[in-house]
Amino acid sequence: MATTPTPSTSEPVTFQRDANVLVVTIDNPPVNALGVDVRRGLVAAIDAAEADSDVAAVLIVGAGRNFIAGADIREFGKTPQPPSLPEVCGRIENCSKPVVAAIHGAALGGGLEIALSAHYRLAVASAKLGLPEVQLGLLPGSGGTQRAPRLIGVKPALELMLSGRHTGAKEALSLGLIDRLGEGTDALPQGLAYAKELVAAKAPVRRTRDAQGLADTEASRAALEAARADTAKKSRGLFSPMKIIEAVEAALTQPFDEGMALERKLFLQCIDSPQRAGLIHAFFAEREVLKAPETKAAKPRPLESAGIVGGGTMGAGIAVAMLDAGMPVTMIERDEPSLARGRAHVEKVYDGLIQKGRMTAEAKAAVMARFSGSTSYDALAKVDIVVEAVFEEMGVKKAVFAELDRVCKPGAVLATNTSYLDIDEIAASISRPADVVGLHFFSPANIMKLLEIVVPGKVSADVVATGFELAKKLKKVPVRAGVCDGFIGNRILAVYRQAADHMMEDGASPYQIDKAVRDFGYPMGPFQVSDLAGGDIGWATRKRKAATRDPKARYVQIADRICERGWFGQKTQRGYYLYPEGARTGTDDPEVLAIIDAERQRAGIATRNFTDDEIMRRYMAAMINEGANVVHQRIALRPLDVDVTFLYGYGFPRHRGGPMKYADTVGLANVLADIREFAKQDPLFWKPSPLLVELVERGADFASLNQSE
Ligand code: 3H9
Repeated sequence: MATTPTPSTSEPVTFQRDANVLVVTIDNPPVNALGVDVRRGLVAAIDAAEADSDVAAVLIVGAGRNFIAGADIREFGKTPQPPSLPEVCGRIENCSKPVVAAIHGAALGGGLEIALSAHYRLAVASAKLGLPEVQLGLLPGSGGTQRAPRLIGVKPALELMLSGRHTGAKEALSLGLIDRLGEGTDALPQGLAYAKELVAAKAPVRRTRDAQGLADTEASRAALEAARADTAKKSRGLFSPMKIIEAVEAALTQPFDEGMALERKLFLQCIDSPQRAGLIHAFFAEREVLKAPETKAAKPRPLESAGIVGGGTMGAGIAVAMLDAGMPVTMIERDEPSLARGRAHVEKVYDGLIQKGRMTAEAKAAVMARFSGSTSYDALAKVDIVVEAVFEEMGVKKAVFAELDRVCKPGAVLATNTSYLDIDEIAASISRPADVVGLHFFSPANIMKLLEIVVPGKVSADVVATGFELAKKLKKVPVRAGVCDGFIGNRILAVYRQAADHMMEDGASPYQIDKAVRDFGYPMGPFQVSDLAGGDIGWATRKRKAATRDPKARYVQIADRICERGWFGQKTQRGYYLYPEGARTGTDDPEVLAIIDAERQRAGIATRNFTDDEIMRRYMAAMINEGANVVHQRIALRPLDVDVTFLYGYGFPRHRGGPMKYADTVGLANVLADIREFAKQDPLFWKPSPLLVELVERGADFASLNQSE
């Protein structure tokens, strides 16, 4: 650059002159978040531009892969440090010399708000622009709710803010969010040329606060009301979406400065809400789970091709997930008819997409060209990874692994999709235990995001790292789990399901329990889930465990009575609910209530009423207590691993952050007090976890075990 460098006043923001353009570079790895030093640096840069008569325009760019990813999320909840981001944005907008933002990579949240405060905007193809604050329980709080509608109109602005989605550069141009598309990948030279062009043309300072996008007030009002009605329907219990609408309404009805003041007020309300804390916890937790010790210690093995053993629902779902990630997949089944069924399961998924108009027949053919099947294990000789998804029986699994041991190339990763069997035992049964790992997918495997990576004792670190790499390839969220019955998720599920069964026998109806759980924020209650998954699955597990069950432990037989009638849920048109003519939503069944009554009498239960609050306290206490056990026994590395498991595999409401985060929110001492109270009725079931007791004694919380938090 032919410049006279101006000394920078703040490290993460530097500025220097290129001819008469002051180039301001934000360099705050990893994502140029707008922490306090960046905010101060930006103000200093604008001050410098104003003070230097040789500066005719200002260009703002980001160093590294992004423009600016937004406010520094880690600062929320801490004492605010001046200048605030709205002040910084105001300072940029009020600059007396034209300010240009040249965008590449992320310009999200506060990052886009900085760009909106600039007077001209250019973006190159890599740009991702958006106002994703809603996903963190917030609203755009640096003028986004006031500037975006003025610039692009109420309807598109609301759509961006309520969905939180990212737009590409081309769409941003057509929306009017940017003025120009830059060529190539490098925003700096493009932005510089643009700034010089503007100076040469004596282009005026053009403030977004004065933009005329709200001219059609009637259409804007209609868009606002439509968004209000839609949001009331869709974002049940969420706090910030309605606040976004309120703030945008102010853009329509009030002068800019008053709109800004209301935005600030609403933003601070969002900051104070527990939903913000829960959603931001989820944001960091889902990044933290990627940092398992093995991913730091070892490099993944190659992952070009995959084998699947078993073409049932699970095997086919895993095959689809891998095909969707572009991998060639070889499926093994025991005979031709089973293989044909497996292939049909795979094709059914794509046919469904074709039916919905989301895939073409040609695209399906291209995907299926990567799929092959065989009844001979020899077809797996060259694959990099095999996932076994056969019947859940130790003998069957061992027989499969013996074959894999025989045919697979050295270094192939041998994975089992078992949900509860002892993977150490499977690994010990072959000559290469270091290659054996658990990859526990959730059904439907091509859709559900969670992947438990189950780490047996003898597995080598690079095999575990390969599991994480596979998750990345399949766009899944991996959680490291230790070996035990049920690993993290299903082990905890088994316990709170029992708590639900106990309450059902004690007097709450399954319909009341489901409703209480839905009102808490789950999409479905436990009895609806059972009907969806098929009651026969849980029944088989109960039978399997019958021999080893503690005879003193309480055992509720209601589910067995229902299964004995062949009522397995949706697939048999009745379970806990009735599903006449294949309905997807069930209706209450008086016959089920009669069965429950009969069981209560048989068991000699004096029934009682439960409030919804009592139901949730028991349900959550059971979940949290077993979650604490799972962390205590190192099955989960940290409480946050339990949280991510439940957010991505069990429908736990994201705005509550996960069960362990929720426990911190209500206070561990309160949870422990509840457990001790419940233990008076059933001390065997309600045994406080040693970790919970220890944390309460120390006055600590689960977050203190999440290291990086
Ligand atoms: C906001 O702006 C509010 C304003 O309206 C008003 C304020 C008054 N802060 O995702 P990655 C970290 S709200 C702090 O793995 P990628 C992240 O934790 C904000 N840290 O990379 C990770 O750390 P680590 C609105 C952040 O390339 C590292 O950066 N903005 C922030 O896959 C790499 O992240 C958003 O909601 C942040 N804002 O994806 C955007 N962002 O390495 C949030 C990231 O220690 N960010 N980190 O694990 C994203 O969507 C993605 O990070 C992004 C990059 C697409 C940018």
